[in-house]
Amino acid sequence: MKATALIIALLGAAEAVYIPSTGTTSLREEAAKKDILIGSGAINPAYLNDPQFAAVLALQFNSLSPENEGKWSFFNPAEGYYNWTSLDRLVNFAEDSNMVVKGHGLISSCCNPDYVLNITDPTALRAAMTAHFEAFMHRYNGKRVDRWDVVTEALKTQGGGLNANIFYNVLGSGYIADAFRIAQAAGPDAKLFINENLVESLPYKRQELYDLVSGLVADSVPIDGVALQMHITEVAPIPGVITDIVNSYKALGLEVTIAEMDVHTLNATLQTDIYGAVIEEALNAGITDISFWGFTDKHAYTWLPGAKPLMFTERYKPKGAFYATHTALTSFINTP
Ligand code: 9MR
Repeated sequence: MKATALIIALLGAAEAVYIPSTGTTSLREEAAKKDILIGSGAINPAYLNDPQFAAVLALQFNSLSPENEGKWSFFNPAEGYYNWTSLDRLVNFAEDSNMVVKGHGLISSCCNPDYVLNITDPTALRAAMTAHFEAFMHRYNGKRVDRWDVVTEALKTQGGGLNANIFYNVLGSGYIADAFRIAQAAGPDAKLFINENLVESLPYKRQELYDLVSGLVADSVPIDGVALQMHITEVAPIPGVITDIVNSYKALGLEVTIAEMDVHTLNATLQTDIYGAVIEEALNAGITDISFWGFTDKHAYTWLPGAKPLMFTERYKPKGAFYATHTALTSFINTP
């Protein structure tokens, strides 16, 4: 890759960093032409210490979101105590790189601190949610953070009811509406999403999410859309399903996004094909906000031993998945 190595001036600093050339325009250049957000989630701010990581992120993507650093215990482990170091670093990087940020983690089954887990009184739990949301959202409102995952993984992984997290246990199913109302009051200008996994591959769960969300809309809960995680393991969604999902929510006045795509398989050709097919169908269906759960296999999170789910290698070389995504973006014809 030496001959085609590209020198990027990193964030205007005198320092330069070599990254493998893709031999193409960047994803974000192509996305910008069509008003599309193309992002990487799963950004642990500590990864920015690696200048190649920072350079590829800023070169290829126009949006980012934290991996775990926006989850409750990561920055608010005790009542009234907030540590903003990591999140500030991420938002400052986005500012310097002209990127937007999706806030991820407001309500998540993971990473809730003891002071929250020990609350049994509904009024006290709503008060804790309000304080937590206000602290997070007020700090970053108007500072690059333009949209939020308010509730992530409300449903059980295989479907069949709501996850019995602390919020459900204390507030019942109404905790979801409460969370959106609290988020809307704390960040009236931000877009608010419910983030869910596997609905593109499990028809029963797809219907369950639709029933949940259409109920929220009927109750005038302030929700802007559905964020499909799109973690794919070996099998692509059946063609047409993404389009059907987009259309069903469009009829409710809601947006659908892809929030955490990655493809877990040991078959590189299959992975390339799935990236291409999903992005092509998503764009044609009208999805304008697509993010991946990271971009380099150096920092991949996978449940399939040996899988390398992302679009750049550990050494930042573009894979087939990159080119399939790039091709889908360049061939997409935007007809507003
Ligand atoms: O990538 C995250 C991993 O480091 C954490 O251990 C895990 C548990 O909190 O969460 C992972 O991120 C998840 C995200 O927050 C929600 N959707 C599924 C993601 C993993 O694929």
